[in-house]
Amino acid sequence: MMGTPTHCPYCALQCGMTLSRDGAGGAARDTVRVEPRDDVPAGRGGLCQKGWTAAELLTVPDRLTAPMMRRGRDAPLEPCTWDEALGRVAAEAERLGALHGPDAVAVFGGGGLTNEKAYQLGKFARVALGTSQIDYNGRFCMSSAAAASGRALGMDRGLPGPVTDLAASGAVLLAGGNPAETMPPFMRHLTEMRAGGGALVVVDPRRTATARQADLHLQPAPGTDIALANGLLHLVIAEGRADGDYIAARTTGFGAVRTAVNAYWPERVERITGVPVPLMREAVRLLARAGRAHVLTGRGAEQHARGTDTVSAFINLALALGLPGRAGSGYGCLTGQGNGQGGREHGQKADQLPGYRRIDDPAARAHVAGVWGVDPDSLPGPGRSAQELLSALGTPGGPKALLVFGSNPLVSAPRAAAVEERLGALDLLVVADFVPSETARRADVALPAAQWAEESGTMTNLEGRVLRRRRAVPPPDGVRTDLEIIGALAARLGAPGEWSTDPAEVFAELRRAGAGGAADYSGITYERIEAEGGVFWPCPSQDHPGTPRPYLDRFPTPDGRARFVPVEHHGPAEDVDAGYPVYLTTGRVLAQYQSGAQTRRVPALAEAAPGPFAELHPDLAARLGIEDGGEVRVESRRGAVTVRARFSDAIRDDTVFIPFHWAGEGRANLLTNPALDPVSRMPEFKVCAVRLGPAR
Ligand SMILES: Nc1nc2c(c(=O)[nH]1)N[C@H]1C(S)=C(S)[C@@H](COP(=O)(O)OP(=O)(O)OC[C@H]3O[C@@H](n4cnc5c(=O)[nH]c(N)nc54)[C@H](O)[C@@H]3O)O[C@H]1N2
Ligand SMILES: Nc1nc2c(c(=O)[nH]1)N[C@H]1C(S)=C(S)[C@@H](COP(=O)(O)OP(=O)(O)OC[C@H]3O[C@@H](n4cnc5c(=O)[nH]c(N)nc54)[C@H](O)[C@@H]3O)O[C@H]1N2
Ligand code: SF4
Ligand SMILES: [Mo]
Repeated sequence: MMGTPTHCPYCALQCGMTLSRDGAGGAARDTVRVEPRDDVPAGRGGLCQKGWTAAELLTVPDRLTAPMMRRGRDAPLEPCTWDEALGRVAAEAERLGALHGPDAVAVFGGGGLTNEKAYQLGKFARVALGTSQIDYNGRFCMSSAAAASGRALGMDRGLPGPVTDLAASGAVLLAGGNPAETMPPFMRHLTEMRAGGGALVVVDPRRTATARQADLHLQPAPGTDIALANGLLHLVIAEGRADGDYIAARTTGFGAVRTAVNAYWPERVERITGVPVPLMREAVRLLARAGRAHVLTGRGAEQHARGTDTVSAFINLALALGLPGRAGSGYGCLTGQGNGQGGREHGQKADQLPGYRRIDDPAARAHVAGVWGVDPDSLPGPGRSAQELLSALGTPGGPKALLVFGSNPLVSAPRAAAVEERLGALDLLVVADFVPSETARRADVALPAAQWAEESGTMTNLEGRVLRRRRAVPPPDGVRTDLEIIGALAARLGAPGEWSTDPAEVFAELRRAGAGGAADYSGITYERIEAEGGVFWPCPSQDHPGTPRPYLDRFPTPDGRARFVPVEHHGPAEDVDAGYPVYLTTGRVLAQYQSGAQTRRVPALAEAAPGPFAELHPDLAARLGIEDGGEVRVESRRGAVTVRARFSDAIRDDTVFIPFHWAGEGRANLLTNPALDPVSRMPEFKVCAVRLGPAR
């Protein structure tokens, strides 16, 4: 029995685990056992229920083990050979490209892909397909935080330092995150902080498992965080708690923000948000008295049509308190997917080349084209963002084919029925996955991919620390790795350059392509990751120690200063009215992950969280004649779902919460509003207007 040290397949905490095999192999695959590793600081030796049961993903009964193809529009998906499947994809891509131009073929990636795969997918789109049409599910995730961090701090890296810094913090304000369910072992850092006298302030319309552990819980209406953060900053200034020396030495633009927040006096903010003035004052007191402090955001603050401005409002607060760029303090975003951080750095974003370079920057194009061995002019320009891409599928001038690697947009994209219609209008839908996800079941060609414990590569966790994923078992017969699939397609398309299927070789190329960019990995090697327990980017050379805390000396902006950005409260893109009088917000529960494609197939998790529900306040339910445990119909302007009612006095009585992990009748995204943030192009997953009542 041999143990392989690796990391959990799911979220951005990337808890460490050792996988060991019982049995002697053979036709029946070995049983894989999971043990937590305590040498991985982010998870502190902990695992949540998803991590503990992760090995069951390797043996789910309906695992895809052969390529599948539909031999006619309404024909069923049937097993075929790899040669047939790849031949069809390549031939169709060529045909559609010749007919409509290279942008006729689009690619949709995922933040769960390793760095190597994310890099290769971006290169595949630009070089093998020549298409500008590539984006990924990270657009639905932390793109607002990324945009706001970029414009304020000059760079987008989730946390400003090692997650263990939080334990020594004097206060953490967490807006719109519920790590007690979404990253349970992360709570150990916050518990330790509180044991040392630090205060936890949680901002959430629901009194979540996280909020219950907080010293102070602010419970605003969904979509009102900008007003709240501006109001907190107003108080910081009015009470003389702003850090004037820091503001003068390390920032620009404070004057305009001071003027903007003038209009957010406490009583007005209470009227907008519902948060009582004394609680706002208390939040400011807790933050300002702490020597070291953090302001953090999760998806609750970010997934809004004004998500970028919302994050800016919280960064302004952090800057006024003098936090970013001080050791053990700062602003951070809690990145979500396993490689949510690395997945946004290497080129699967519509506007991006590897190293977090801009695709419209001539110097970046020249550098990357040099590494790829192609003419810079042959590289396409920026493409459409995720939701705009999905909305354009099969429309005149839009892509006619889509290749999906690592996402299940039929369940996870906003206004899912419209997305379903667009997927149905394609000439060719190709999905690489290891399970028949809802999207894979709709594909014309489904390609069986190897999964986490069957492949190696690197993942970048929420700290910006690059980690090794290691292969513990071989993939089942008939299954290929994503790198093998991409390499085979590139070869069939006659793509120039190297298309290695060896992760180590792809990583070496990624380091060269990203060298000199904001996310510079060029000094990071597999050997160093091994020896040092992970390396923080940026790391521009092999003798560079890596950068756990990037902003200590200066911010990576042209003048080295952080930038205040004035922002105004707008409210939800779709506010409540007489016809749709209740706010809907959506999010997660502990035992299910994302679209549920993986976790719904793990028996212990399916049992712990068997189906969708609407969490609502008993007072609201009483007004609407809804019974606890009864079926309730929830309707928005875009669709309707039927789910079970779950009473809770922990939610505001003007808001219902539905988790988005299920397909079918209870698919939360049938309701959600695809209104997009003007900067990040993030959809407004976290608030729309609904009406509800007992299902008849
Ligand atoms: N169990 C589990 N864990 C996961 C995942 C999963 O699917 N399941 N997914 C991973 C991924 S990809 C991500 S992105 C992270 C997400 O991690 P989180 O951000 O913690 O998760 P969410 O539940 O989407 O949203 C957090 C909270 O935002 C609150 N909220 C809703 N509207 C608002 C609002 O307008 N303002 C504020 N301040 N709060 C609001 C919700 O009530 C919710 O409690 O989790 C990761 N971990
Ligand atoms: N209403 C609502 N909707 C949301 C959100 C919300 O809070 N509310 N949150 C949004 C957020 S933050 C996110 S991140 C998205 C996530 O939503 P999705 O992008 O749908 O995420 P997953 O369910 O993780 O889908 C990943 C799919 O790819 C497969 N897969 C996993 N790893 C690999 C791999 O390495 N290779 C291949 N080929 N396949 C792989 C899995 O089996 C699964 O089918 O959902 C968004 N949608
Ligand atoms: S917290 Fe995230 S990384 Fe850790 S075990 Fe749970 S799902 Fe896996
Ligand atoms: Mo996410």
